[in-house]
Amino acid sequence: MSVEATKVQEQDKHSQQTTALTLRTIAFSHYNEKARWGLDYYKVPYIEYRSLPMCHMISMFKYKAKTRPPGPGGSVFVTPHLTVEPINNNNNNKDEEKETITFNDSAKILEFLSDQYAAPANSNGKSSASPNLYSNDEASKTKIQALEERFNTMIGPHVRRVIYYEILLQSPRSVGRSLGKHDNAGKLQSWIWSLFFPIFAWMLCKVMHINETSASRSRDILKREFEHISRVLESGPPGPAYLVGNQFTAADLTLASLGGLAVGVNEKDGYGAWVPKMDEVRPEGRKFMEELRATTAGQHILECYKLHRGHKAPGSGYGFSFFGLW
Ligand SMILES: N[C@@H](CCC(=O)N[C@@H](CS)C(=O)NCC(=O)O)C(=O)O
Repeated sequence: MSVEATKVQEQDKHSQQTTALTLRTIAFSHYNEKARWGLDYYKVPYIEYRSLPMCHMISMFKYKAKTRPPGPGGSVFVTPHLTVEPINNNNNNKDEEKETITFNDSAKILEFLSDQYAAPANSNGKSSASPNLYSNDEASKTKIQALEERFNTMIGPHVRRVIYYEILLQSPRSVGRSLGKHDNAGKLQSWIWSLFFPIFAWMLCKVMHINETSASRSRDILKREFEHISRVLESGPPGPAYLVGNQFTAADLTLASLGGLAVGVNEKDGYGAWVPKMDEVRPEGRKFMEELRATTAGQHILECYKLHRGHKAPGSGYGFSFFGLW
């Protein structure tokens, strides 16, 4: 168990109430979907403050990292960002002053949630909590984390590039502008996104090197990755196919959340923000998504959404700042 998780649990033992969790996101982003899925999987109530790209720099200014996080993509304003704030400790013991802890990486958030909220290792299925997403077995944990790392670097950035290419460059009017609507952020952000959309779309493509050549390369990488994952799933033991062992783990969750947009997953499947439906994408883009969707890996993603995506815990909701407009 991580040091942070131990700290929070110890504080919780002494208080009636537990902790207040706040997730700051770029609503439609798949790395943010990964963190949201973790929270929903463990039925942890949380408040989500949603942003749109570029506007997120204003939202995240107060929460920015000291240095740029390692790994692909991500500036000091990176999302998802989780704040865990212990609340309501009534026992006036100054020695047990509580600390707020923060995470600004989806893998760290998932590991923290699993440490903190999973059913205990010895519960033998008697606990109502969801199981440990990293397994209680060290060898399996290593495999899960290796796959998670691979998907974070080989699926996440390439799905982002291919999807942004489709919506910002190929269907900017019909889809790109819509990303700011459908409750993906507060009214003021929505208005700014719509007004400055051509400039924002140009800047995003520039910063993330999104163009025909890079999108085509990302499509090839995704095809290869999906073929590889399909082989892993097909070669597993009989029974329900999961990536490690015979249960849903952080490896499946990471693949499904980061790969979901590439196979046309949307809000109806449980995605936690508005994203365009597959039939809103131009025919060439849709054909690629359908190809991935038809693979064993693509079908596994849909199955994970169906069986494990879960809903927000009661007490969850959305937060807005600046008079409810941001
Ligand atoms: N490795 C990070 C990557 C997160 C990431 O790339 N976040 C993007 C959204 S898809 C973001 O917030 N970009 C805006 C920025 O970094 O300023 C994670 O797993 O959390």
